[in-house]
Amino acid sequence: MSEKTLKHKEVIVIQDILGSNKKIAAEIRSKLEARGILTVNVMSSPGAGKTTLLEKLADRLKSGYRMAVIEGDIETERDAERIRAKGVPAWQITTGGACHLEAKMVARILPELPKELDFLFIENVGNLVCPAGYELGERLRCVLLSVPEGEDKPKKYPKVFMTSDCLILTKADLIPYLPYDREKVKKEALELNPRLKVFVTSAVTGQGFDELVDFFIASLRRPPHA
Ligand SMILES: Nc1nc2c(ncn2[C@@H]2O[C@H](COP(=O)(O)OP(=O)(O)OP(=O)(O)O)[C@@H](O)[C@H]2O)c(=O)[nH]1
Ligand SMILES: [Mg+2]
Repeated sequence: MSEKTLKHKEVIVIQDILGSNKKIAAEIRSKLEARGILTVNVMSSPGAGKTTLLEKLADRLKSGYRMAVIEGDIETERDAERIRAKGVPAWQITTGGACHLEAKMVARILPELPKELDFLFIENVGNLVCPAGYELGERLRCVLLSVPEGEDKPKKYPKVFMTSDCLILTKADLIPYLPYDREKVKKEALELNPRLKVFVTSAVTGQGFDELVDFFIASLRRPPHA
């Protein structure tokens, strides 16, 4: 078989995988939306602070809202354990090597979710590239970028920034210690995607969490349950 034919077949296989993922994601989205659940796909490179952010959100949301978390990692149950320690139900998906979650993995967990739920956060596998191509049935996509990763990342890894609704610049407490131009990262991210809502947060000082929590609650379009 010629190299051209092989490449053509490869493209068709990739299109099939993405097409089938999109279909399952659409089914998940319609089920979760029908239940009034706000589903958020949380993406970033490894260690940018996704689980820490979810722990802090749990502290702030769990008294008035019902929240659950699906954790995606290549190996270990560690992140789900961290969320459960906050009193929030959490399911761990281990991909065994894949660098992103797929909708079919999320679909398997849906029957186990609590009947009454307001927020479902899905922490994707730590990776700034692969998760960008796979919808999971979310309404909101949030990408985290931490200060130590550097301000040049949006233009170098554009897809995840172009397909997200919000950009959360994490670890703002480290700005005084590193060469980092916060305005540059914001400007370059907004050049890629002008509709990005940008938050600057620190899990150490609590900076930015009031605004972030308000944003999620406003996106839920529903009052606290009790
Ligand atoms: N200084 C500082 N450190 C933070 C902040 N948020 C998280 N960290 C630290 O960053 C490290 C990684 O945080 P995690 O929340 O585990 O990151 P993650 O994105 O979930 O990592 P993976 O799941 O492995 O992709 C931990 O040591 C956190 O304590 C922050 O706002 N400021
Ligand atoms: Mg994590």
